[in-house]
Amino acid sequence: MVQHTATSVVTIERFIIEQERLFPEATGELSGILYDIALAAKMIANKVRRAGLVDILGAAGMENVQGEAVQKLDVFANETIIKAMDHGGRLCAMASEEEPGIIPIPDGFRCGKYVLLFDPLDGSSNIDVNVPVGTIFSVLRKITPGKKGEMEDLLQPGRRQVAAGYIIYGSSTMLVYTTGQGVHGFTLDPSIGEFLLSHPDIKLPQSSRYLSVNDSYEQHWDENTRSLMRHYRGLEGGGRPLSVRYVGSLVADFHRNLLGGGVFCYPANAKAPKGKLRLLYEANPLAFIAEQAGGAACDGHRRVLDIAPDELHQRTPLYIGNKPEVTLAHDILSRAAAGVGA
Ligand code: AFP
Repeated sequence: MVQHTATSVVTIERFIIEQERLFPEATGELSGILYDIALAAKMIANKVRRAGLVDILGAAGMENVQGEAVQKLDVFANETIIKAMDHGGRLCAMASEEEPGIIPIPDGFRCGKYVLLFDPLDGSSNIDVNVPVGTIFSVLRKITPGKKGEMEDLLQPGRRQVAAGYIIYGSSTMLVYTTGQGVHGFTLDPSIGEFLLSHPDIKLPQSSRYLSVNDSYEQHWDENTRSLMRHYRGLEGGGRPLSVRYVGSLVADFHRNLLGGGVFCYPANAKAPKGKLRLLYEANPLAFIAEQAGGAACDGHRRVLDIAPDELHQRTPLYIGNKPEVTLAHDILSRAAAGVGA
C-alpha cells in the first residue's frame, strides 16, 4: 500500500489511481467502476440529507413546490446507481435488491467485463426517523463468453468478488471499500464534494465490544441460537458480556462494529428459516470487507463467501465481525446440524 503522511490530503480518486499503479496489468476498468459508485454516492447523500424536508417540500408520490414529482428515496437511489453505471463500458450486467431480475446494459452502450450487484438504500425504513442508512455494492468478473452479462455471471460465490464496499449516510457520509488489498474508508467533505481518505487500512480491533441482534425474535429462535446469545451476553461459557447495540440499519450496525469491534447477527428463525438478509447484496460484500479487516462471516455453518448462490434474491442467516465471535457462532450452531442440543 502507498504510505501517506498524516497531513497529506488524499482524495478517493488519487488513492484509487495509486492503488492501480501497484498492479501494472490493471486496465483501469475497476477503478472506473469505483469512481462511478463514488459519484452516485454523492448524489444519493445529497438527497438523503434533505429527506427531513420532504414533508415541507412535498411527500413521496406528491408534487414538490416546484411542481416536480417527489420520488421515494430508495427508488431514487436505485435509479441513480443504474444511470451512473450503465454507460461506462465497464459492466455487462447489474442486479439490485430493488429489481426482480437482471438489469441489462442498454443497447448502444459498450459491455465490459464486470457485473455489479447492489442494495441501493439499505435500512430505508429508518429514513423517516433520521437514522443512518447505507448503500452496499459488490463487483464480480464476468465468467460467461459473449458480450452481455448472464445470470451465471451474477450468481457466483462471494469469494470471487473483486471489489465490495458500502456507503454510510450518517452524521457524515463515508465510503468504505476493499479490492482485496485491505479495507479503506473515505469521508465526504461536503464543502469540496470530495471523498477524502480518513480511515486507511481498517482492521477490526483485537477484542469485541458489541453484539448487534434483534432479540425480539428470540421466541422464534432454536435452542442453539438462544445458547449462542447467552454466551455473547456472558450468561453461559464464562466470557465477558458484550454490549448490545442495534440500529436496524445493517450498514450502520456493521460500520460501528468494524470500527469498535463486535459481532452482528441475523439468525434464522422459525418464521424466517433463512433469516432476512440477502446473500448477494448484503452478506457477500460485507463478508469480503470483514475478512479483509481480519474478521469473519458465516451463516452458522459455512463461510459466507463459499456459499454458491441459486437465485438473485437468496436470503442467508448472518454472523459477521470479530473472528472469535463468528467461530463461536459456527461451533454452537453446527451442534444443531449435528443434532446435538437442538
Ligand atoms: P429495511 O430496508 O426494510 O429497513 O430493512 C433493513 C434491513 O434489511 C437491514 O438493514 C437491517 O439489519 C435489518 O433489515 C433489520 O431487520 P429487523 O427489523 O428484522 O431487525
